[in-house]
Amino acid sequence: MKKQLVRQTRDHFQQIYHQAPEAVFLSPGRINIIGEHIDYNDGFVLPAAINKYVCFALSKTNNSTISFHAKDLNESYTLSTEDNLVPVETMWVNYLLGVLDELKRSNKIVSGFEMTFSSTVPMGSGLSSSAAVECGFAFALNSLFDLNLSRQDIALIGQQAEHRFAGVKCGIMDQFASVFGKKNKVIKLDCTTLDYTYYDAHLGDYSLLLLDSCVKHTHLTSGYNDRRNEVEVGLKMIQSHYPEVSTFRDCSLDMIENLKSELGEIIYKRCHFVVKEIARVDVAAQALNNHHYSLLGQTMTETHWGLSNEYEVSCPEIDFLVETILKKEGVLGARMMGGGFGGCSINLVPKEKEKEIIAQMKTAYFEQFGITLNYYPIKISKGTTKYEKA
Ligand code: GAF
Repeated sequence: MKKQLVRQTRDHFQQIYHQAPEAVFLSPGRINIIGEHIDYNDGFVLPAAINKYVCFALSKTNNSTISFHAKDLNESYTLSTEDNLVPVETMWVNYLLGVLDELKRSNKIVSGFEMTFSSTVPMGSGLSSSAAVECGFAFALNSLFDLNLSRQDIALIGQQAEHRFAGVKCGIMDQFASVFGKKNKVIKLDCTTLDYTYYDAHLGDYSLLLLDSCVKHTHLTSGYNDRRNEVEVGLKMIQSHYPEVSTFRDCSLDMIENLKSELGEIIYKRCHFVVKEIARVDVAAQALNNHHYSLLGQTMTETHWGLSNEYEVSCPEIDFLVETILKKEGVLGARMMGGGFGGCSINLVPKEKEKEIIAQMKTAYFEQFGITLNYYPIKISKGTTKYEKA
């Protein structure tokens, strides 16, 4: 799959620009085991990069024209290095312009170049195809133009591109996972300090199965940004009573209970979820480390119902998938993954039953919603990289 993606992207570059590319890069999508909507709430998250990639092929030119070609969409876009950069209608272009703009803001100068890219990260499925595009592109330019950026700089550039050009006030998890992923390792990321450790992703007789609801509810961006605002309001109210609280990490459930009527029903629910989820990540990380898979699965399921009932970022299709798979023998946990309002669920299932479960889930989902369920068995893989093989 990876080799095929690289070959096709290279061939495409050759067709469009009539020469071989100078360099090729791969940038992965991500999963998140637990710690959802917690990155921008200063907690810990447990993501990992996966074997689904955006592939970039590029060459420098000796003029000031920048050309992009999105192979999968058969669309192109051209600009000059001198252009004033502002968001445009086309979203894939925005991810790239956003990166160029961030580089400009930090005086990292690029000259003209030609680029094509292609992807096996499904779009809109909660696997962070946008972060993979932003980070892969920033990584490629860093390498091509010797910009002297660290991996952390690249993740932060990707995040800013998303804020300014895609309008999503995302946290840092997706970009960080894409850039810092390691084969068979889960990242435990402290979203306050950006310190991180790797945990073995060993799951014994279990595997992580992604089920793609194939729905994208349109309020994804607005819903996401609304949640961010709601928790910011909540945190300020908490801090006005408890000045010792600097982030949600310093909050206890008692504090939230004491302020329940002042916070009001909605903000109370959001804050309650955040405090519980921060605690759950710790339990889940320990469970993963101790190979205590039933506990790991249990925390994942608890997260789901928190996201659905308190944070209100799930949707009927994903709730159905979670409820249904949890009734299957041997399944240890299930939950929605990513920003929500559609996309994928992540499920901890017995390896030997995976095929049977997929077949049953496909039938049940089609009967309920008339939608063909997609699924992705995944491998945990390394982060953004230059493709060196011949
Ligand atoms: C999206 C965002 F981009 C991430 O930063 C994160 O908040 C996630 O939703 C929810 O955990 O993927």
